Amino acid sequence: MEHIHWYPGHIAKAEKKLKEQINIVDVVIEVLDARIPESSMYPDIKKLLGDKPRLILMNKADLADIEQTKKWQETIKDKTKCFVLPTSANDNKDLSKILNKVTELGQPKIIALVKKGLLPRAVRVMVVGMPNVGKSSIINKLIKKTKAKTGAKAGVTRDQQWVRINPKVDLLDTPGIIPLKQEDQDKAYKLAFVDSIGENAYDVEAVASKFITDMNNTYPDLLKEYYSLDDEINIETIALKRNWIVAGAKADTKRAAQNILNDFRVGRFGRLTLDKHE
Ligand SMILES: Nc1nc2c(ncn2[C@@H]2O[C@H](COP(=O)(O)OP(=O)(O)OP(=O)(O)O)[C@@H](O)[C@H]2O)c(=O)[nH]1
Ligand SMILES: [Mg+2]
Repeated sequence: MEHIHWYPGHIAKAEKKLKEQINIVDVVIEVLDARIPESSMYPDIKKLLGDKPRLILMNKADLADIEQTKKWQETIKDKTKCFVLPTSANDNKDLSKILNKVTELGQPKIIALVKKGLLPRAVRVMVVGMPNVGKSSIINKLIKKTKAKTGAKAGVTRDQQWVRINPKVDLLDTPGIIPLKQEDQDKAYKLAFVDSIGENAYDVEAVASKFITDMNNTYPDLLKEYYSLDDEINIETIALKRNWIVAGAKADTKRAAQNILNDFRVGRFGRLTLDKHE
């Protein structure tokens, strides 16, 4: 199988910046992709961010298998001792829960400040997570939701992407970073499925092939039904079925691979979770 190249270049820079900012932050929101909750989780977040109070969001829950999400929510909660919330950036209900929780998690810090004789201030929350999991979407929705009530306030450093959500909460958006090392190729592939790794890092056909294999293991027959194929399902059979042909009447496997991954990414195969909970 083709190897996925792990490229820390610009990510290393983002990670350095993240570590610089962590000291002034009270609470961390870690955003996972609910379709791959295990693979989109940082293997050692404490090393990255220290021991800050943390809220974990399983975002894009609208695209994930509901039963699987419930199981993962419990498991992640047990493992991390953190509050875990399945969310969708499109669901306003989830947004209120996020705000309530971060306010609560940040409260001890604010109380400690006041005890020291300082003025109370908004809880500072940093939003972290792997690329494309929906960090900015969640923040944008939170801004929109509360804008009418609060608006932008002075003192919010916009060039550092701090945004005031309400008088009690400031949020810091960060660019998605992936861990420096990823020994586990299976996880690397899953991150490619959900578009968390740039396409120049891997071979699209190899990733689509692995996706089909994984789908056959976790959701047998689903792809066969979707593409109305009776026999073996692979990139070629899908391309031929869809009439994606290149010169010489050969299957256009590149186009098929791209389409299969895209269909998955926008949820056309239904609600799927590819990190299978035991
Ligand atoms: N279906 C669905 N799509 C979502 C959700 N949240 C975000 N998206 C989509 O996912 C894509 C990536 O969202 P972003 O908010 O840019 O992700 P990000 O984590 O900020 O990405 P980086 O800044 O690159 O690290 C966009 O196309 C969003 O519309 C969600 O809850 N459900
Ligand atoms: Mg973003």
